[in-house]
Amino acid sequence: MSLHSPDRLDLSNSTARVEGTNGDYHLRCDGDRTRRPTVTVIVPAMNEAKNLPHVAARMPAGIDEIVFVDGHSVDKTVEVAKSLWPYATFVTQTRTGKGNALVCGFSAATSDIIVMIDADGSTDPAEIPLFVDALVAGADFAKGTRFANGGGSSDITFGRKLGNKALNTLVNLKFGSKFSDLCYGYNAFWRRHVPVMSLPAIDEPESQWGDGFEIETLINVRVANAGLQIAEVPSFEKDRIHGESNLNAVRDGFRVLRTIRSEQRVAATTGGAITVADAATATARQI
Ligand SMILES: Nc1nc2c(ncn2[C@@H]2O[C@H](COP(=O)(O)OP(=O)(O)OP(=O)(O)O)[C@@H](O)[C@H]2O)c(=O)[nH]1
Ligand SMILES: [Mg+2]
Repeated sequence: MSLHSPDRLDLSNSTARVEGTNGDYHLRCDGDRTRRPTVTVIVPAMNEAKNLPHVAARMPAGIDEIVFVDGHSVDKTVEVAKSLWPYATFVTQTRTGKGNALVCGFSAATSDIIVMIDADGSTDPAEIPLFVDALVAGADFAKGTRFANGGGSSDITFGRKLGNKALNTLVNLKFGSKFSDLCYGYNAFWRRHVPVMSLPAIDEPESQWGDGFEIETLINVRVANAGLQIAEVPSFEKDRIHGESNLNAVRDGFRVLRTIRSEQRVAATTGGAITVADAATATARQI
């Protein structure tokens, strides 16, 4: 079953082929085309009805599952999404915020690989095969970056670029990571790594730390601390097509900063590596 228009880059033409053994994937060099990892794309959306047709038009063929996570939209987001992707899995998030939406999406996903994209037209779904290829080539986590050769942005402002750079430098210094674009939400990873992220529970009625835009930093830092192999994938961010951003650079920048400090405190008390339990404690302590 193909969920999307077939005129895009086709995942089934992706060069890498893999063989599955109990959740582990190994490259096959014999040209066997029968087994490739399955791919779920998570689409968090809040009032993005006008943007969704543009996102759908760029979706590559060969995606196995779309999990569409609605943020209690008050426009026709869900109706439009259902008409574009009738076979998608539709989820209404349990609380508010992009972080909670993503975690709800991860828990509904069933494929080997999870790809996180935005629904505002800024992240290009046609780049998904590049992320998948990075994972199939051996990475655990494929991190989109606007600041590597081949990447870029027509959307980022000077102030945000500066803030991102500062947060990025801080994380790399404190955690020994090599991120070039900490605050970019276009990423992909093997679903089996979700437990090391120790994400906030989705069934709690009260808001949790990680429910907001700080989710991306939480994930990045925890993945790096777990020693997973991170590959950066150049990506071009376009302008949001319609509507207003939900991100407040100052408020959300401080949430990112607070996340970094909290993860750092836990790392200091545990001697470096943060376990899943430590991460969960750090998340709970922020509230
Ligand atoms: N379900 C859900 N989706 C959200 C929520 N907040 C943001 N999103 C979606 O997450 C994606 C990114 O949100 P944006 O508001 O564009 O924020 P951003 O891309 O980080 O910031 P800009 O660069 O200013 O656009 C979009 O698809 C939004 O619709 C939310 O609370 N719930
Ligand atoms: Mg956006």
